[in-house]
Amino acid sequence: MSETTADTTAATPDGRTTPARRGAAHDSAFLRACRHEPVPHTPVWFMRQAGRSLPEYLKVREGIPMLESCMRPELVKEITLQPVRRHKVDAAIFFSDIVVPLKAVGIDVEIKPNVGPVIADPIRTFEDLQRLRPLEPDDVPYITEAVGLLVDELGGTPLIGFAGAPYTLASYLVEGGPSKNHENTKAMMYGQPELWAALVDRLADITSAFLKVQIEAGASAIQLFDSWVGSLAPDDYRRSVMPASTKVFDAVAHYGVPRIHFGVGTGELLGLMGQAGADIVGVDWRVPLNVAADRVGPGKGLQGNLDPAVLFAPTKVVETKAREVLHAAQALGDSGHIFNLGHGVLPSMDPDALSRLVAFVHEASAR
Ligand code: 1CP
Repeated sequence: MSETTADTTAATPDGRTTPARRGAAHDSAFLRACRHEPVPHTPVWFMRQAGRSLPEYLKVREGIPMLESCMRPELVKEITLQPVRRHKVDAAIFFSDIVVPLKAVGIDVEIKPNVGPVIADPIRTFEDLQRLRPLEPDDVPYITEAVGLLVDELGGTPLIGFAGAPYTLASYLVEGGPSKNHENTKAMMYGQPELWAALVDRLADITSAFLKVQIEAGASAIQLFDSWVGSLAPDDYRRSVMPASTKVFDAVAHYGVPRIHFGVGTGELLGLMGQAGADIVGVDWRVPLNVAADRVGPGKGLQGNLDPAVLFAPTKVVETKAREVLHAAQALGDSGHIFNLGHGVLPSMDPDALSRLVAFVHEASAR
């Protein structure tokens, strides 16, 4: 990463102003770790920390459809803050969903309870692609407003903005919903390479625009979720997906905010994901962090990687496994590790087990 302090200055190339208030989080353990600077303890946050594992979340979401809740700034603020208050995590993740920007450009998408995103008319032809227009900041005023409210409230705790990566978004758009095998997506990728390239390129632009809105409103870091990219072989990733992901990282590079790149089942892709352009690579639980450090290459931070299922074991076991993660991360040196789970918090997880884990990581890693 170039100059993270640059984020406190005024104007961006397109003339918008970047809020100086982001500077309040500048010395947080999370941002220091992102910059490989000395940290008081290893910072920790959890993917999907806001959501169904928390009774207070279920309460405020009652009767409000998922995507509608993402468009209500006061509600987004409350849901984003809930895990910060409860668990004392080192960063907040903005409450939204990877399909929000698709909805904002007019795609008919709904998040069905216990299913996930469902697209009414999947994108399968060049003609369908015309429905995927560019995203303008004016399409998502509720995002700008919610990020602003949060940054004011969070003070020294950094806010992580996020978006879905082109491959993972393409999978939902082409399949029409959650998919195990991504067969229609891969059929397009292998069989209609020009259509595929045009699709992921449009998605890269939408994702870049969505991330820029969050950064310009004050987000301190961003994470690109490529949850399903582990379904690809390295050559196919390099040829058909990496250019679009790199386009996203390049589009936000000038802001100087740390960029995290995460996927599941990416053991064979970690080297390429490191080259795609992020400052920090998220690792699932299948690859120990010392091995991941070799694969990702020098100069990159790592995020991860406790198996989420470990949280269902007794506290002593959770602590032993968490200590193993911290130990493996020593391959990075004194800084550059952000503790997380290898994937998201599960809805049935005991929130108290997560709070205990945060306290344990802070204590066990205190410098
Ligand atoms: O009603 C509900 O509560 C629905 C559950 C839910 C929630 C809480 C969905 C539906 N999305 C979200 C919020 C969400 N989604 C966040 C919030 C912030 C946080 O992490 O605390 C984030 C970061 C996401 C990102 C997201 N959405 C990803 C990438 C992360 C991952 O888990 O891999 C993906 C793949 C989605 C799609 C999605 N949205 C919702 C579900 C259940 C799914 C996955 C469906 C599938 O299996 O394909």
